[in-house]
Amino acid sequence: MIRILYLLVKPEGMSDAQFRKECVVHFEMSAGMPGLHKYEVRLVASNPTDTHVPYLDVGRIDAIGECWFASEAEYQVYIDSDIRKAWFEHGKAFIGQLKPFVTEELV
Ligand code: 3ML
Repeated sequence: MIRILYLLVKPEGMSDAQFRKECVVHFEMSAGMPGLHKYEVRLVASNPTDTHVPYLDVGRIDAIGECWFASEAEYQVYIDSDIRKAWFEHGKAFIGQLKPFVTEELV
């Protein structure tokens, strides 16, 4: 399984309520997306700093998303899809900054 995790930051000036609404719309738009096995988006609810190892400050993150793909071939189907292109257009309207992490299965 290919998994890509994303840190999402709201655009300057967008309210929390609007961002939350757009995240819901974005999730709904992901239903039936060609090549996409699963999409999840979660709001960051709190930022504990009392970690048992040195704290890493990465600035404000408003939500975390994750995309799952069954294979490279399915990922390519997703990339080539016009529905995916429309999804990214919506993303441009409510994601101010995005930090992707392609993660690798360990065990
Ligand atoms: C890639 C993505 C990360 C996310 O949360 O949604 C998708 C699509 C997009 O960026 O619009």
